[in-house]
Amino acid sequence: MVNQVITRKEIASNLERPLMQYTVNNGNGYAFTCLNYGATLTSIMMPDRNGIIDNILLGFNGPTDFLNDQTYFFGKAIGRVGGRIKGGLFHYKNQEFLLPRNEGDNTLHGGVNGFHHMWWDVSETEKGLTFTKVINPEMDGFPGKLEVTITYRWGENNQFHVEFYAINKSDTPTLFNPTTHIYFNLNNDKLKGLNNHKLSISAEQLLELDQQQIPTGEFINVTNTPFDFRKEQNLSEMLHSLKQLNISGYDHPYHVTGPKAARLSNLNNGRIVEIQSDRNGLVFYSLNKTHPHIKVNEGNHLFPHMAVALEPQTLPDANHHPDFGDIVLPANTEKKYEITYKLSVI
Ligand code: FUC
Repeated sequence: MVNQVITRKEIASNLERPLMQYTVNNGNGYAFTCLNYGATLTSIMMPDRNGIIDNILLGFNGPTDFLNDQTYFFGKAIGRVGGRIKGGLFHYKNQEFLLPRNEGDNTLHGGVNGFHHMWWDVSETEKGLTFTKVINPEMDGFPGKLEVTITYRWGENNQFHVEFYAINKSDTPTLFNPTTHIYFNLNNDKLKGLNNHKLSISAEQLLELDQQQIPTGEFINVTNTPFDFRKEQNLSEMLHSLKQLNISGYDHPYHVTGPKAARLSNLNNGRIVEIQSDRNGLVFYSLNKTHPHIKVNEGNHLFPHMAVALEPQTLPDANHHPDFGDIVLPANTEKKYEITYKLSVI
């Protein structure tokens, strides 16, 4: 059994709701911290090979900086739909629904009022923390009344579980393809960026994207490209070979096969994160563009490739490509997804 200890504190009281911070320690040197705003994961603490316990996530310097971010989505829960939806449109049978457009004509990460921008009700359970919200179309611009539950909890052997559940409590269809937008940097010194990191992704293909980063419907084979992570690769070297092709970094949806989506490890300190999910996609984003003066973690300045986001999800824009998977939640139906992060040290 996991001997978890939950602590809570109020971070700010002058907002629409008290900003609460919860820490769930599994009694084994591992702990996650999150906020009731955006169901944001602000840290995951774990030991390294030398017993040094540190945060493996990158995020804003202060908890209140997480409010109102629409650019980096550090640690945020993303929904109703992660990634981009072409033209901000959803067609179902003979109906057309206009979704919230927040990147040109397209919808990104659930629109400006997505999960990342919502206040959630939090309950502490024997298992961990549960975030709940009843979302009406007026709140986020998506059709259908959606009741959502997100659970963050520790399992056996330092496995961190993220569970998404939603039920469409209306007569209107909606879409549901949530994910988490945590960024990993397994170094104790975050200024080392992605140095010392190795990554593997269980994917033979990735999606071809157009100029607006919308999938064209074509799949690209990774063989003989700098997108091949079937065997684990040194991340700094791979980023370097990508730059030779004038590509600034990774921001690509991989088509994953099998439950083990990816594995990130640190050569220096032995930390390993293995990501398992029940979805067929993983967006690999290497934090390519950053604004100056953003302060992260212990006050360091943010710089490009300081961390990686590995976002398990059904392949983006699935509602326009039947072979990408089914993210439609018809009237009065429910759906459940799970992501597991297996944390270990060698
Ligand atoms: C990823 C990317 C986007 C965006 C966001 C912060 O999901 O696909 O380009 O920048 O993260």
